Amino acid sequence: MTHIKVINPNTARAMTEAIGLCARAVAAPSTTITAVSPSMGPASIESHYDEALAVPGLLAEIAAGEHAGVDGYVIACFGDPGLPAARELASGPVVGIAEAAMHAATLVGRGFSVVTTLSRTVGRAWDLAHQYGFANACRGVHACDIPVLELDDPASDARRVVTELCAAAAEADGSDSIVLGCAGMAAFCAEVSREVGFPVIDGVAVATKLVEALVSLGLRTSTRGEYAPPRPKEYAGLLREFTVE
Ligand code: 2AL
Repeated sequence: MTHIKVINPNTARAMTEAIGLCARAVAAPSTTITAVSPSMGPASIESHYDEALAVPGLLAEIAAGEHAGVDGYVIACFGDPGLPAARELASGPVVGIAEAAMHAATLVGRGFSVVTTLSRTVGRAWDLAHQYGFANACRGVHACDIPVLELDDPASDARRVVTELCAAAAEADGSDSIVLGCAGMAAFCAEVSREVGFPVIDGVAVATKLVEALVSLGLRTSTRGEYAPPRPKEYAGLLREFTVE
């Protein structure tokens, strides 16, 4: 029995429910998925400010997961907020949905494009492609200009807009696949992929399967260097509860 905690680092409960369904749809029958959002943090993550302030709540969820004996974690936001810090706290593997999706894209084709939410998130997606070593494979990042919390609003027509943008981005960039740049798009990944007729990759599904695979292989984050547990240290003020004993 493997227990994977899928953390949506924003506090939008409906989105967390949808993310949990997507993770459960791909998980093995012997895997338990717990999908959570932190008790503190932004309602959605679409700026550097949002991302920075999502991290304490996310780390509190990792700490709680460690007490509960969780085997591995998915960070279900495309900026992969707090990923290295989460690796320092968790005894099992931690995988972010952007790194998972970009890895998968390079396994099913040579070049991929990212379809993200607001245009202000385009730079962050490029930063991650560079950071993960996929800048050559990433051929373009395109914004649909729909805010995260409007993706599941029928009035936004998000499915159609995202589908059309996936087709146009692949055509413009000469890409083999599309990486969806938001966990809020996970629910319509299969439908979009069917419509465009080439791989459209949802990082929630891929990260869930990667964590499952790493756990079953007995592979966990190495603690021999950079990802060793943080050193004992006092944290002051609002962050006092994050003091490392
Ligand atoms: C995201 C995401 O995956 N979750 C969230 O709140 N914001 N990504 C994005 N590009 O806006």
